Amino acid sequence: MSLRLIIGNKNYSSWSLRAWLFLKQSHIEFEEIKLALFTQQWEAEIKRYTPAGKVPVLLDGDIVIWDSLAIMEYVRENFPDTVGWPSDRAAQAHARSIANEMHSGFMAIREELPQNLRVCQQRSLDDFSSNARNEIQRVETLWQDCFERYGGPWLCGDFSIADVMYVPVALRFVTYGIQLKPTAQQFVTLAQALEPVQAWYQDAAQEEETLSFIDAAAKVSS
Ligand SMILES: N[C@@H](CCC(=O)N[C@@H](CS)C(=O)NCC(=O)O)C(=O)O
Repeated sequence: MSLRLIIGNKNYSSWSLRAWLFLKQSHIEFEEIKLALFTQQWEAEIKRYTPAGKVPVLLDGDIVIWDSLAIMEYVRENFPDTVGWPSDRAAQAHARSIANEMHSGFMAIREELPQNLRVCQQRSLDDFSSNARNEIQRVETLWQDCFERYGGPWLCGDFSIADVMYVPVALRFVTYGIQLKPTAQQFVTLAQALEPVQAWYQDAAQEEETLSFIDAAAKVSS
């Protein structure tokens, strides 16, 4: 076993969190290599690992896998008993759809509510654009619908790749104090309580690098 996962700052990098959480929840050992985003070290080193120039990147010996979803699919197909998809065909179709909806969408949430785990505010929905408000409402409805259909404990029953995709969204809602209906809030509570998420938060709190363009979204001066 020689898996190495290249990640960005724990405070800011939600895609890194997804790949890392997936490996932790799958009980797979790996070496973690952190490159602080947009620093000199980043500029010097990221292209050594991936032509795409983004994290996360998984190195399995000399095999390079980049993009969070590709990493999860690769690991799922090559290692036993990892986090995966629900076995029921309809639930699996649903889980894949919502996971990919996150992976390819929610651009306004990404732009206006960037991951910033060291921050915890109470913001009004009026602070955000109508696109972001619509996307927040879509996530809320999506989570509620999942809990009503599958009855929990996670979105599509057991913890799956769909949950991995939405955990960082839940943490963004905590950062910006987004109030959700109780059924949807249930997902935020579950996400925050995950042991690896707690560990990730602790590491993020210790980081010293700041990214002013992300802190600006939370009106934090760095
Ligand atoms: N679709 C990619 C997104 C990866 C991504 O955007 N990563 C960010 C950090 S969270 C990054 O590396 N940004 C650096 C850059 O854009 O130059 C995935 O799922 O892994």
